[in-house]
Amino acid sequence: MERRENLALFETKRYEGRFIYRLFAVTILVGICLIWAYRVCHIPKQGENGRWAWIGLLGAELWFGFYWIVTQGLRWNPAYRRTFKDRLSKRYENQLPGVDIFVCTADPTIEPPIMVINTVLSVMAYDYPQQKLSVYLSDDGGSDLTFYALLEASEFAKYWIPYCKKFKVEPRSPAAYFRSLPPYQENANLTNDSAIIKKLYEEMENRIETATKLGQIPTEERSKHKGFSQWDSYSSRSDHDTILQILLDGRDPNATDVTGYTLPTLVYLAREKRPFHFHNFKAGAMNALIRVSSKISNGEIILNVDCDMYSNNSKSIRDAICFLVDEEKGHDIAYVQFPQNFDNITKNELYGASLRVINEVEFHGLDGYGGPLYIGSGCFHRRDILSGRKFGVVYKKEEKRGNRKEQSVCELEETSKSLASSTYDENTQWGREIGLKYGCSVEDVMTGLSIQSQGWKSVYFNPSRKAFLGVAPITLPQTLVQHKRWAEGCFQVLLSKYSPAWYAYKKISLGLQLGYCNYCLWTPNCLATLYYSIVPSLYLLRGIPLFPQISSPWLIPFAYVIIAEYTYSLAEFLWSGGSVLGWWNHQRMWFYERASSYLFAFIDTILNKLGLSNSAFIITAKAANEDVSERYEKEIMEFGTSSPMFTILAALALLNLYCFSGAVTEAVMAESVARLCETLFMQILLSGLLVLINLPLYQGLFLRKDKGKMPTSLALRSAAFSLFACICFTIFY
Ligand SMILES: *[C@@H]1O[C@H](CO)[C@@H](O)[C@H](O)[C@H]1NC(C)=O
Ligand SMILES: CC(=O)N[C@H]1CO[C@H](CO)[C@@H](O)[C@@H]1O
Repeated sequence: MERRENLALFETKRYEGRFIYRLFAVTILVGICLIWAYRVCHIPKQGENGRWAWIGLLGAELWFGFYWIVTQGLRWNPAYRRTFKDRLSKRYENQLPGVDIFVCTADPTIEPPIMVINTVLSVMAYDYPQQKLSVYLSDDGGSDLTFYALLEASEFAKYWIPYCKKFKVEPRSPAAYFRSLPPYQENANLTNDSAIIKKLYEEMENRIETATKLGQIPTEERSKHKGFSQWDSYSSRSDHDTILQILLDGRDPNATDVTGYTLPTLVYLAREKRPFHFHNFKAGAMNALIRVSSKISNGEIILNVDCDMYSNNSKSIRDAICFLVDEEKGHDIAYVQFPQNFDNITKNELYGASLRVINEVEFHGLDGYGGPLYIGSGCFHRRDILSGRKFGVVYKKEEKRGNRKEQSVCELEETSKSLASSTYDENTQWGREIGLKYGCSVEDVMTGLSIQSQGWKSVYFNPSRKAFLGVAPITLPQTLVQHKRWAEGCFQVLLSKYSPAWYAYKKISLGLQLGYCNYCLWTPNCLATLYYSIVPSLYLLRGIPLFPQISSPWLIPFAYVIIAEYTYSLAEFLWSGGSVLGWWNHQRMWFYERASSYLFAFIDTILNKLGLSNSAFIITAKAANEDVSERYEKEIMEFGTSSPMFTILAALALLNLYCFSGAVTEAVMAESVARLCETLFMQILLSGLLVLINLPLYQGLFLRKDKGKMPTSLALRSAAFSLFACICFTIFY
């Protein structure tokens, strides 16, 4: 027997500087309390100017202070992880658990098949015993184009996987790999093997893209594979039978690559859809996958990735396994979450899409208190916990690879199909106690919370070489819509049965509860933010002060909190690897998201609760035309469409422009600039900053001529709207 003591498969470190941070946070808290005290002590008397505005500001400041306290849960006690993959190989190479990988796609136009199969190929080529890997593609679009692409991928894999092994290729998404080769030396440097594989890939890409463009598969190809016959009874994407195809069967001795090694199992699934059965979006697809895969491969570990998130590191599967099989601490770890990183982020991340601070700071903070949220992609789960095993129940190792004995592939397909029927879930615990939870647009967060509430832990693993890379939204509307969905979903979780505020009370640590609430309370932030960006500016126009004068000692807490918080936030951003301009862009997006996405999310959630509207799951587009991509690369903000969100943003920006310029002009005319600064300094600062941060928006409204500018009708509407508000306010106040 080899000695195993002391050789943990992973280690956890705490951040050394956390005490300094805590000290800093205490000083901020003192500042916040003084601000509150100032507001309470100086409320204007009945009948005085600005009494109600003052009380509103008190409300907003109470909210901001409270929310700041909530965010401390993410910064108080961060943890960092490290794995030892060599120890894993030494001890367990021959007993590694089976891993089932679920790739989910939903629409072949928004998520092009060629992108989907690049993700599939990247996870098929993991550095892991191939007979223990199974890859399932769930296609909620039920598209034969996606199926065709997967079929092509299953052929290409026979060349690609041995090539990856032989040359230790990274990354293993063919598109990303060929992109990473330096283009100018292409011919000189490519070996014969690379040239062959590149040609094979390009031919495949060509066939798939042609079929995608035409919207149909060449008849010749169609007749080659019996799988297409399953589309004979297909009437629409929301009305068809289960389509299930095992394209590669890992147990079949003939399913080998060109060098004779086994290939991973590869399965296509489009679960049954009927117009009058609600299909529960991605949660429904995941649950169908859990059931179907239990018959086919029944891997102990389940990895799920979004179809745009290719694996950038063929070893990250082993990283995750290190946590889950560690003898001492692995038992109570339910899932290992990797961060969401993106491939197409520009240098200064115009739309703040890198999630930099969330990935590099906040999730480490969650990890220090029991583990991160489950965020729906790049996450390794234990199958039995997802399937409902309760905390503390000992796991019996029974059936290994499904209960498939002598079944042929055809029989297996037939028996598994019923598990993906549209009525399977009805009157079962699926969606409640088993599998992913239904009834929420961020089913992943809710599922993760309910797992953690039982006592399980989770792990956040954030290696410097990123494990998964996806496609970030590249226009402003896409970004705002995505944030609306996230914020709305998280707010629903807060109001649901599984609320982190009460359901999880005493089940998870207070720090983790705060951490969840930080995201679940994104939405209500809109009210305080809108108030702060409108009312002080309007009062500036009227010359009524709402903040301490520049000579008053009460200005000190305001100045301290503002300067210290912004300096800290800049430092945090730079520390996470961002740039100064990136931070500035991030501040803009912070404001836009609060003023539009969260406002709409807030209204929708409330209407929904009152039963007045239904929520809909919107997928963010992953494909873009050249024009848009070009502007994205130049970091020019993309508006383009006439979204109601923009009306609000533009109206806010113009309102602040009027108020700021109005107040300044008036002061200059009356030669009272010094007095203006003395009494209204904070309001000038606030509305001046809002003008500054909105510069790209003014350009989009009035100066630009390209297709990505604000539509003219919208510009006129919002200009009229904000002018009207200003005039009304000055006349009637
Ligand atoms: C992705 O992997 C490549 C190596 O294949 C590495 O050079 C690159 O830094 C990785 N990308 C990120 C964002 O970590
Ligand atoms: C799919 C997609 O939109 N990809 C874009 C990622 O970003 C680059 C620019 O950095 C674009 O060229 C791609 O079109």
